Amino acid sequence: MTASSLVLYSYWRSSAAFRVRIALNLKGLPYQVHPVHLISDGGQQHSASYRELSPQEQIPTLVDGDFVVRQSMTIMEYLDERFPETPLLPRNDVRGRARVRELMQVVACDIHPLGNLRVLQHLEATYGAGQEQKADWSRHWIALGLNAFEALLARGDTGTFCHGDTPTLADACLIPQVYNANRWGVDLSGMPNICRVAAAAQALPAFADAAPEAQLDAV
Ligand SMILES: N[C@@H](CCC(=O)N[C@@H](CS)C(=O)NCC(=O)O)C(=O)O
Repeated sequence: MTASSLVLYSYWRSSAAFRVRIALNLKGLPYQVHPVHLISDGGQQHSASYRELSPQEQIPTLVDGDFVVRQSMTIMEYLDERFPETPLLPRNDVRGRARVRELMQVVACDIHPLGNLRVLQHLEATYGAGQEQKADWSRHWIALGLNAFEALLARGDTGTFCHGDTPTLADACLIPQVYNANRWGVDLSGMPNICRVAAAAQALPAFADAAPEAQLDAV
């Protein structure tokens, strides 16, 4: 098996793409980035050519040779199964995997979708929400979700990272959400476990190199 043909359709500030970049880096897999600008040209994710790849018109999409896979959670689990070295889900530990997936889904299913670009655009276009209202909306849902995440980290097998002392896909989901929280000005001071895990993760090149500002398409 070779990773040489991996292509990631990505946008520097997309937190779903950020998750996948972290997973690729943690696994040491080389990949090419194909940038898709979510704002320019009315959103390049809506172009006919990109819609062919991703009928949901969302980032990220991973192309692995002749195989196309969408949805960041699916992409990360696909990579973890296809390239088993450096596992990002606990091996031989069914309860550990359940806990990591639970943490992943708090972010990916319950926090992130509410702050997605198309949701904020709809709030503005349909309900006249202004910048401050959209910011309040985002802060509300991020704070609610991360407070629950913090409570989950306060119990269970939290270590240096969300689960144990090596990074897992839970960290790949958390760190982009922390980036978004900081972007919107969410107060994280009451979330010591999240802050501690985020500091440990951000010190690793796999996370730092995946960060929005480190991307070639960052503006
Ligand atoms: N559930 C999807 C969500 C993907 C998603 O929300 N992508 C955002 C960027 S973070 C996007 O492409 N938004 C484009 C838009 O809203 O028009 C996943 O995990 O991959």
